[in-house]
Amino acid sequence: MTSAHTDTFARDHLPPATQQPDYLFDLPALQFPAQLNCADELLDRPVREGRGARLCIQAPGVRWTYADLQARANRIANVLVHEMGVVPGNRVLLRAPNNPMMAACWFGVMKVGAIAVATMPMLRAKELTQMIVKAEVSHALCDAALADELRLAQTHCPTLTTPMLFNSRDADGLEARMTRHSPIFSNADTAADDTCIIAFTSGTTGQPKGTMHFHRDVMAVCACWPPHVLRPRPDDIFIGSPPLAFTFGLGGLLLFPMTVGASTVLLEKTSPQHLIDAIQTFGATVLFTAPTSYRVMAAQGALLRTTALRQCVSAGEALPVATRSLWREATGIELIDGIGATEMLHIFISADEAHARPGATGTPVPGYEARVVADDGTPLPAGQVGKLAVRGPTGCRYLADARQTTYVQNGWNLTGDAYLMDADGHFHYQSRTDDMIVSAGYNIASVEVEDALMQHPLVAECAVIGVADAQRGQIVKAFVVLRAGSEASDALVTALQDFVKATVAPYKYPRAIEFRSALPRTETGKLQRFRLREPA
Ligand code: 3UK
Repeated sequence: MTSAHTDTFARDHLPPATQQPDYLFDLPALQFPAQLNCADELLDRPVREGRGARLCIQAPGVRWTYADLQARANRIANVLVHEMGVVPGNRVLLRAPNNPMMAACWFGVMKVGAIAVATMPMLRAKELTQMIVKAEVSHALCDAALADELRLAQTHCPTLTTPMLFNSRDADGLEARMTRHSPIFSNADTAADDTCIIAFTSGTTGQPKGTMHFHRDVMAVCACWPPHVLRPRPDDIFIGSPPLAFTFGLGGLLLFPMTVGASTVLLEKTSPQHLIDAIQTFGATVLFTAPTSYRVMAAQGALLRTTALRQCVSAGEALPVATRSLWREATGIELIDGIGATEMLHIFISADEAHARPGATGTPVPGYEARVVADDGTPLPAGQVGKLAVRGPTGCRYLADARQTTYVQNGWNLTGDAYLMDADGHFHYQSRTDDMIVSAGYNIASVEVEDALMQHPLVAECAVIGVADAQRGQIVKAFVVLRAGSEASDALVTALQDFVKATVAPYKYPRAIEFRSALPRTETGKLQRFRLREPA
């Protein structure tokens, strides 16, 4: 393999081979050549093979064929190289709601052999700064509508050059520059193991972890779950809510439709009502969203029965039995549950409609192996709760992070989930093994919310936990000890909530706040979060 990376940052910061997981490439579809560029496979190949006129991406007012997307990605690649000075291996931040230009930019970055660092639209300057510093991001392509927080971050980011804005009419914006460049571009001849994305995950400490994935990994996830579980058709129209910056969305709403020559609908607004409207407008057939969203959408099951919707995928958080039956009764569609992780890139345990068992996530996706292990790593017999361990063609490679040896042990990836395998080999989710709060599909680290609250002048002490919630799986709950002389009130609850929303991504704010005179602590002063979880 010959790396195309003249900027060797990613390879220099990979975990040592001894700390990486074992990789499995047994499936025939996982025999990758030494040189591989995922944009060439997913985008240029269909055009080359005569499928360029097929519909690829839709959005309100937009219909792009594969050839349209290719021409745009090529022009962007030319702007990246000839105007922005991007060289293979550079990290390029991408920031946009789900829209066609975000997809074109993603492919542009792949084509030049650079590394995409996609950021969730809701992230604020603080989180953006952490990612830019960690990944030593040098360039950015940003939707003009989301430029403010990036500009704020830039003042703390010496490595970052001026962001290039798109979806703007500016004379020096990306679209204006694209018109001055050729729609033809010769892709970087990347090695299959050149890093092409660094996907950040929030983790438990609030210090985000960057997960590194290769061109080969992108193609591997396309070769495992879609053909074996989803089995999409070329005339399918994909739609859904997860951001393209979240690997659930990247796979479900961009990579997977493109592996079969299908099309995708990219929506900037993805509330349940927006999804329902768009499913009707675009005739969508395959839906990706989280359990919370299915619960709300189920109320309009009768309407959904009149649409072309035929397959629905749930991931991001545990799917309660009640939600599965609610959706089936409302729409007649059996949900496809799947557990994925940013570290693994996409889904590794899942079940199709015919094999779905209420209460179980499913069985290992072909290409992957899973088992439940004890704390010392030894496999546990069926029926016992332990740690979920998985391995397959993809796996965890943290960017320069000591937590690598926590996630990967003995060649297996430990996802941080407690699971049970039944006698028939179906895996049943139990809980997170750490302090991660998973609310409405978002992972929220207790510590990060605590850090934000502690910045408020009236807060003396606080502790944040996840509490069970019928709608969101869990919600963030904060226990707050006020400074002497301040009074608890409903107005103060709102003030603290607003304060957190302005400090970190708004979805992390505590939906419940309880005032206490003291927090439970050990004699050595360590906070005992587990005691807050006990009923009062
Ligand atoms: C939890 C689930 C039970 C679980 C993701 C699909 O969620 C994704 O990635 P993240 O890194 O979080 C990973 C953690 O989320 N989880 C996800 N799906 C399920 N728990 N049932 C599920 N079906 O704790 C896991 O360790 O944000 C999901 C595809 C790509 C992804 N990145």
